[in-house]
Amino acid sequence: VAAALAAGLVACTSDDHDQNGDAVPGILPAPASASYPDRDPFRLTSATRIVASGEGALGVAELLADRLRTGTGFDLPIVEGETGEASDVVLAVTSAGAAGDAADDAANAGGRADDAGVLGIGSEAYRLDTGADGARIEADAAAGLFRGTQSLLLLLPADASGTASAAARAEASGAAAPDGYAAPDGYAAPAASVDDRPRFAYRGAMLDVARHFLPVDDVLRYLDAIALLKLNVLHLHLTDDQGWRLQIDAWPELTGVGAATAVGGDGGGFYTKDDYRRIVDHAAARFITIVPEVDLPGHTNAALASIPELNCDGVAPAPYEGIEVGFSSLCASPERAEVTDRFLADVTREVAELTPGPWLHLGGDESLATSPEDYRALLARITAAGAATGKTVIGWHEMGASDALPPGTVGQYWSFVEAEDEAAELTRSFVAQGGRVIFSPADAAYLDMKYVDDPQTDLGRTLGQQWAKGPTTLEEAYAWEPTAIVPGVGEDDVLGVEAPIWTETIRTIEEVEFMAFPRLTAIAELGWSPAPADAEAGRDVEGFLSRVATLGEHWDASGTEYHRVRGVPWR
Ligand code: TNX
Repeated sequence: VAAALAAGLVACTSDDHDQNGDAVPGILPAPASASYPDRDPFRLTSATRIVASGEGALGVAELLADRLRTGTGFDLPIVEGETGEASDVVLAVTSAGAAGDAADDAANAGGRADDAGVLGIGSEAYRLDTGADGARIEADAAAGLFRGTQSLLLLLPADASGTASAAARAEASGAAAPDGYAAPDGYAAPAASVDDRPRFAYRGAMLDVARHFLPVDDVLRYLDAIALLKLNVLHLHLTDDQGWRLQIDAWPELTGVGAATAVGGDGGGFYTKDDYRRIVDHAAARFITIVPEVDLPGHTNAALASIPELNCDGVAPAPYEGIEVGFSSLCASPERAEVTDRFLADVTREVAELTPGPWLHLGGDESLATSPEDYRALLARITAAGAATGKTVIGWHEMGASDALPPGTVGQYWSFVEAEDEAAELTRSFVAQGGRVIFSPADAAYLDMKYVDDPQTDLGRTLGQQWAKGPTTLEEAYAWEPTAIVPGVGEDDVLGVEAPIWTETIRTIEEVEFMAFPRLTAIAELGWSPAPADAEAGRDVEGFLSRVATLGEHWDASGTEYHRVRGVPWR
């Protein structure tokens, strides 16, 4: 340490102040390791070029240049090459670690081993160096390169990548836009040396587009916002009692009838296959995997209302626009087996065809309208249909009631930070059958929980629920450890973490963002950053809150809604 100090180097993986007590840069999630040498900064100027080399680097360069052109007004040409000038940003995919990547992917894929390699998510490591001699990001794979660019954006002033243009911002603030509307001497990023990689392979957000539908452009906007946090999964909850949101060619009535409704009569909607492909492509460009969910056998009123033959009595129920759960189910009776299995095969096949990622989420939660025997019998048929597509099945933890899960089936835990006995048992069942677990404890990771018991803070209307042990503060969203929830489910059994947002009370993308930000930063950091060095002492909450303040500046610059909760030193 003495030598490092003498050399002007300060390592700060957990302490967010340098030797002078100044706050250090706010990369969030906190990198695996980073130092901020006391040297001159990197300057992005009108002379800056994006210099790209290696497989996939050009695509990453385009995205970076796009963000920075909008924010700075600079031309920022992209050129191919391996080295650059002092004002350049060099993006290099080096093939050196290709063998290591493959091993990572094997360890990180949805199941234990077999479906390895389908994913880009094991290759997210990168190195970032900034200083007066330039900015350089290097990675073994384009995914890591992209993650590194998100760190660079956070090191630069928020205006440099703000999507609300600099000219418009200057006008709004009454200031004259500088020449060419760029900052006269460019934008500085402090000297930094970052060596970073994720802790968990699966770091997700979930959007419930069934209770309230969100148009494609809103989903793309959410993808951009979660990419900045280095999340790599967007789980889309596509079907529920109140709506069916994806075109299925074999059963056009699913959207013909089942897409017309939403909670509270707020109007329906659905994604055509082309719409859905736009979402998948936008995600893929940011190395985000879309996980589609078709919730079965419960949460199916929209399907049952669309297709009378799926009902035991052959009569379609009325569409549903309330917010109760647990009243609908596919029919377990043998008389309905043929049509039900045909429905399951068609739906899972068509959804899988739209899904380049390895996972298919088939729900399984809150099937309170079926007996335990019927539920297990339906699960066997549902998961078999899913597995027949070649995808790895994910299910909410209730699915652990089955003792015949397809190989590698992943469980998604949604009980509390203090696990209820039954949920813990059901969750261990996935591990016992060779699968892994995604943690979404409802009292910490559910973004639809209120922040505080105060409706005045809620964008002028009452947003959010409180059933998961009351409101959830930002600090509570951050105060849990994925490997400490279910005894017997440890580091190697945890596939990752996910923060769902259920939309019974939430109607627009602005409302989604207001509930998600800042709390989604907590889940992103738990998923990416290393485990606390001292498990007893836990994480550095103060450092986290100061990093969140940096994100606040970026949300301001990009017109992202967020809640300026108490406790964050907002700037
Ligand atoms: C429980 S969590 C549900 C959802 C609701 C949510 C509301 C889970 C797997 N199911 O159907 O929307 O609570 O917070």
